[in-house]
Amino acid sequence: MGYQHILVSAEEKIGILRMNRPNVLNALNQVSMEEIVHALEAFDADDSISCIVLTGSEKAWAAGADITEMADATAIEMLYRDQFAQWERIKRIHKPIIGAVSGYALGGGCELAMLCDILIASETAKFGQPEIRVGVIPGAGGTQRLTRIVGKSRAMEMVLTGEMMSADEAYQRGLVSKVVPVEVVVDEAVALARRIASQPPLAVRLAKESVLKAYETSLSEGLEFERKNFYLLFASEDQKEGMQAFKEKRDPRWQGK
Ligand code: CO8
Repeated sequence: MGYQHILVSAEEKIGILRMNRPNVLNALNQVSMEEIVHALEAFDADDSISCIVLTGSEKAWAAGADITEMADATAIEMLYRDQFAQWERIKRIHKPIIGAVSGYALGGGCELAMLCDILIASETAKFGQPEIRVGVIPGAGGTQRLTRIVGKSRAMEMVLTGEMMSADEAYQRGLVSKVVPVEVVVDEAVALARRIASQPPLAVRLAKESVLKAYETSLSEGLEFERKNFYLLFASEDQKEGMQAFKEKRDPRWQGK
């Protein structure tokens, strides 16, 4: 598939997807969302790829859903567009997605960032849910995910005023893992992706599922889910290899089975 609004590349085991609609600060229209989901699913299905890095430009990760595309829509048209079916597909990507965020991550852009598994921000990153300023509210998870990450009071303040959060505050509040200079944000994300890609793929997959489960369930159900995945890994050759290699004081050779 030839892409219009994204650039896709691969480096060793890392798939890199760059949002690329510079004229509108990477605003997410229907085509760009289709392309992002298509590329993520292609990386997920590609055995040569272990981890995915999603990024934008220095000025903008993504400044939200494309306002011009939505401005004249009726509620029924919005419903039939069923855009959120695509967002649901991003939730089902098995491989870890690391977001490298510079500049504006607003509205749908902030929501897309929060769908990533790990975020690395540059010092210029700004996160916000400014939908209120254009007469709506977040629609792709902002009221739910932001609240779970930064807490009710700060999330409420951001959603009700549309004001942005700096990269430093995002780090202090646990929205991102690390803040780095803008020139190295993608390199940092790729280096992290490489470290993850050197781990056993099955365990990475089940670890991601288990951590995400913590958002969806009670503690007891989450613990049960974790335990089942833990037991399941004892059926893998990689578990035997990993523990044998430890005993023999050598590096393990992972097979992903
Ligand atoms: N949609 C469409 N175009 C945009 C968007 C956007 N979200 N953001 C910026 N642009 C365009 C501008 O219109 C401008 O175009 P032009 O040059 O043709 O006038 C160009 O990008 C550059 O923008 P600015 O000149 O405004 O740049 P500034 O540096 O002055 O300001 C800001 C940057 C502060 C980011 C500003 O552009 C802004 O406020 N943008 C809108 C942010 C916003 O409100 N985002 C939320 C949108 S609603 C939403 O995301 C709902 C999510 C629902 C779920 C998702 C479904 C897909």
